[in-house]
This record gives sequence, C-alpha cells and structure tokens, in this order.
Amino acid sequence: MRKKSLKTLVFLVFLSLAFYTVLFFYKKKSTATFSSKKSYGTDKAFIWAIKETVQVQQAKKPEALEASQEKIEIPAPAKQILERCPDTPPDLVGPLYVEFTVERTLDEVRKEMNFLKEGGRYKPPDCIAQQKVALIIPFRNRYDHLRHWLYYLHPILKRQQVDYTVYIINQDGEGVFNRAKLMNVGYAEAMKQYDYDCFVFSDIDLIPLDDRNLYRCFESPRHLAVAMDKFNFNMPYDTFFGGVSSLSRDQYLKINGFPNTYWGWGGEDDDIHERIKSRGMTISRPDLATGKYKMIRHQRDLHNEANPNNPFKLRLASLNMNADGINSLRYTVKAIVKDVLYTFITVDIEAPQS
Ligand code: UDH
Ligand code: MN
Repeated sequence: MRKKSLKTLVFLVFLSLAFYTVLFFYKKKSTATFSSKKSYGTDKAFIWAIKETVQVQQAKKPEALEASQEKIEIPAPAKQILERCPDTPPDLVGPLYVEFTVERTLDEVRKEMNFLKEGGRYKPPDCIAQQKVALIIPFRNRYDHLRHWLYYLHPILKRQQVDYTVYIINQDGEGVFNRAKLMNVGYAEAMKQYDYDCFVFSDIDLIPLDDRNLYRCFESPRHLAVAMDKFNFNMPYDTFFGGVSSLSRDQYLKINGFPNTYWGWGGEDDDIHERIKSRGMTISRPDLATGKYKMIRHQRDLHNEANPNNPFKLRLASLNMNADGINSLRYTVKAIVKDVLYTFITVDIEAPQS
C-alpha cells in the first residue's frame, strides 16, 4: 500500500514537472515577440499578453499589405516624368489669317488666353520645353498694337511649345525713344526673374503670318522678320536685322548686349548686326515664305524722329561695342505690373528731352 502511494506521488511530481517545463518554454517563446520588455506576474496576465501579441500582429497585417501595395504603385508617378518637347511642335498650322480691323478689348483677349499664368507666362504641360524664352517688347503708348499682338502671339507661342514670358518694357516720360536700350533693360529685368536661355526681341506692331517661324534661339543669332508686308514680303537690304530677332544668352553676352546710345529712330538694328559680324557670328534666318510678317500700319511716333547722327555712330559700332552695352546699362525701374497677359515694366532710361 505504501509502495503504491509512493509510486503515485512520484508520478504526480513527474507530471507537474513536465507541466511546468512545457509552460516555461511556451511563456519564453511568446514574450520574445515583444520588443519591449514586459514582465507578467501571473498566468492570467501571461494569457492576456499572448492575446495582445496576436492582436498586434493582426493589426500590423493590413499595414504590411499597404506597404507592399505602395511599392507596386511606385512606377505610376515615374510614368509622369516629362520628356523633352519634340524639335518640330506637333500642333503648328502653318500660314495664318491676320487682320487688324476688329476692335479687341484687353478683357476680351484675357478671356481667350485662359492657359496663361500671371505675368504673361506659359509652359507646355505635356513636355519639357526645349528653351526658356523671354519675349522682350520695347514700348511706349501703343496700346492698340499691344492688344493685337497679345491676341495673335500667345496662341502661336503656345502651339510652339515654348516656356515663355512676355515682357513689355515701357519707356517712362516724354523723352526721346530708345528701342535698343529698352531691349537691354528687358534682358536685365527678365534675368532677375527666371533662368532664361533665349531672348526674342520684337516690335509691338509685327505679327508673324506663319507659326512655323519659331520664336526660339538657334546656333547663330536669328533674324525672324525677313519678309514684312511693308517691304513687299522681302528683305529691304541684305544685312537687315530689324523688327524681330532672337539671341541666346551666350550670343547676347558675346556682343555685350545692344548699344544704349541710339536715341530716336534708326540705326540700332544695323549696329547690332555689326556687333554680331565683328564677333565672327553669322545670322540665321527662316525662308521668305515662313518668315512673313504683317505690320500694323502707323505713323512715326512723337519723340522718335529719325536721328541724323545715328548713321555716323554706326561706323564705330564694333569699336564702341565693348564700352556701350549691357556692361554700361543705367536705368531706374518705376513699376512692375504683372497682368495675366504680360509683365509690364515701366522704366526711366535717362532719355534726353527732344
Ligand atoms: N515703339 C513704341 N512707341 C514709340 C516708338 C516705338 O512702342 O513711341 C516701339 C514699338 O515696339 C515699335 C518699335 O518701337 O514697333 C519700332 O518703332 P517703329 O514701329 O516706329 O519703327 P518702324 O521702323 O517705323 O516700323 C518707321 C516709321 C514709319 C513711318 C511711316 C510713315 N508712312
Ligand atoms: Mn513699326
């Protein structure tokens, strides 16, 4: 009898030892899943701890799933990486119909140009424009022409996929007009605003008759207005560089910009041509069919008489180039107004009174 009860006792001790051994290892494995060290005094607490572990793991599951879905979605934004715009813009239409008999208010023009950003800015949404272009317009008191120019040019520049801004450089006061100095001011002010690599200088009264005449820069300085209606759609003389031209920043700096000293009408465009020639550059041009322009007819403006001294200055063009240009430019900005159609900069250029 004693022997039997001893056997039972040994068996019970063995059983409880086995139970606690199993319990000990089970507990160790479960708590190891927690990174923070927690101690559980009772078995009840231990069971809660296991439940908590399972819940935390379950709660983590959707997170892990989300993370893996995010990884799959990564190529989606990569698809939106824009490519460089093509050499030939795809939406060009060629010859254009242009007339100046319709009266247009600035508000009507604004409503049509709903693709512009403040300052007269645009850049193509689907591709990276080949060049960043500042359009520089020398200006005073030509508001009729301004409306026509904006109405026609903005849609053309959009089709040409240019990243551009229109700068109207308005000469303040009644002094003698100076087209080339205003263009220098346009260059200097534009460069303060954006990293332009090309500058198109245009009269306010010239509208291209073909949108394949690209408003951008080329290997050499470019003359765009090669076939104006007022010259029977021809060049008035071989070295003509007036009306509309484009120079890259490098080309412009190579000639120290434009002369500041041509007051009144005439000669400054020929001076620029001389500068380009004397720096060993050639002139690039579109053909006569693509380079057609219509000029809004006008009389010569007040305070912009033909200056009889200008032809003499022209002989000294290459000599004066290093001292008269962007490096000697002096002016005072009076106001900068950013309209949706243009950036309008009024400037005092220290003009002599006529
Ligand atoms: N400009 C102004 N305001 C002025 C003078 C000139 O905005 O008071 C600007 C404007 O951008 C203009 C450019 O400077 O387009 C060149 O001036 P212009 O248009 O007077 O030059 P263009 O060679 O005129 O076209 C020559 C005089 C035409 C007289 C014809 C008489 N039948
Ligand atoms: Mn004109």
